[in-house]
Amino acid sequence: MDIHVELEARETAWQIAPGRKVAAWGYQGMVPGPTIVAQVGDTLVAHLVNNLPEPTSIHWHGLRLPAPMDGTSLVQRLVQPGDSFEYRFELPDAGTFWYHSHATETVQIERGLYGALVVLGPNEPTFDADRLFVLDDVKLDRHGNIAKTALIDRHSGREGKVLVINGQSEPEYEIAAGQVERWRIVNACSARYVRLSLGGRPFRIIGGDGGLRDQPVTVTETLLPPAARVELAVGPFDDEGAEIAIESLPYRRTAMKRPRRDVWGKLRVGPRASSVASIPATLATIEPLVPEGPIEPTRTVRLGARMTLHGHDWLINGEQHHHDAPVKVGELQVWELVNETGMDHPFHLHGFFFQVIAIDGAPVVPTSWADTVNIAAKGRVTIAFRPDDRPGKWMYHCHILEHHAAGMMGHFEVVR
Ligand SMILES: [Cu+2]
Repeated sequence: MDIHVELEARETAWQIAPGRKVAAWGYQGMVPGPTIVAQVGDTLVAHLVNNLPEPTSIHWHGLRLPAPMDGTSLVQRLVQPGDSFEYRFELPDAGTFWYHSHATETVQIERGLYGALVVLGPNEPTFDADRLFVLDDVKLDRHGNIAKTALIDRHSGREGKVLVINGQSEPEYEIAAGQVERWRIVNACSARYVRLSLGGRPFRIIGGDGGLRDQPVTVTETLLPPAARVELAVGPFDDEGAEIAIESLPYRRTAMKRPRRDVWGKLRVGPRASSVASIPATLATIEPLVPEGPIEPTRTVRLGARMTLHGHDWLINGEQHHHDAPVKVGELQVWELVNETGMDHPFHLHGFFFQVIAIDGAPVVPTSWADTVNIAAKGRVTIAFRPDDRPGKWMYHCHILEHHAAGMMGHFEVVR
């Protein structure tokens, strides 16, 4: 089935709280843009109309689509003001994805040009309710307008003090006692890491960037770096009337910022209701790409920095906007991602899911597919992927938007 979506990028008044409007940019006048829901195998036909004062494009984050549909300036001419472009591609995988501008991202995503895309598979677990939360932080100036990019942002990445879920600050939700909900969460922040907690209560992680994980795992917190997604089973709770904070715990991603706890919203436990939720013990089969044993990287990607007169440049293998070697369709890729800086970086690979197979050289068993992974300060993460037959130009980059803009990205070709 074809899913048709109109995405007009234009100026809009973003109501972030009752009586509080911010001049923003959104798709269809909304922040986030419309949530797109489709089934595996559907074809998405998205018609982007640019009514912004500057060029734009859309990147479909996490989707295994043909290279010409990826929305980067490597594969398409940016859509000029007054022009339009039709994205058309099949949706091969179930999961929680998002779409966002891939032009002047430090401005365009910050102003609101992002939205979520949910692709449903044939055998989804049963829940009492489904929710989608897109997290963002907004940096306002003293007049209440979205602040201009500051020099310090180029170094540490931009964080805003106004925390919003689905475009609203301090939202409140209710979950019936006894019920279990599926929460899909997208971190759309420019640079903020979200160490998510629900008032310390246990919840189950059921999926990541690329759909369901192998088995549910019970935790009391989970770290979402910028651009990452997670799927949770929340509940059941027994204490009717309780109020649970949807919060982020202190996380030190850089020595330059003081970690703190923040409250994003509130979850109230409502009157008891019966439950039909059923979560199987095995959710998906994740075949390891790399057999157990010594791991030989096929490529090393070094994330670095250099001081310049105008602040920091952010580098891959010693250069800004690194031109990396091609990879061949079908050939196993084992990339060691080495963070030489004193700050965490969320690494995002376009177009292909990977498995995390080692952290700091210690092998880990892959439990899910990812397109974004945090590389801790001075840390190393080894990933594996096998490029399927979608030749063309692709990129990888730090998803702290200011770091990407300041050079921490690489581009490479997938060749037959
Ligand atoms: Cu970075």
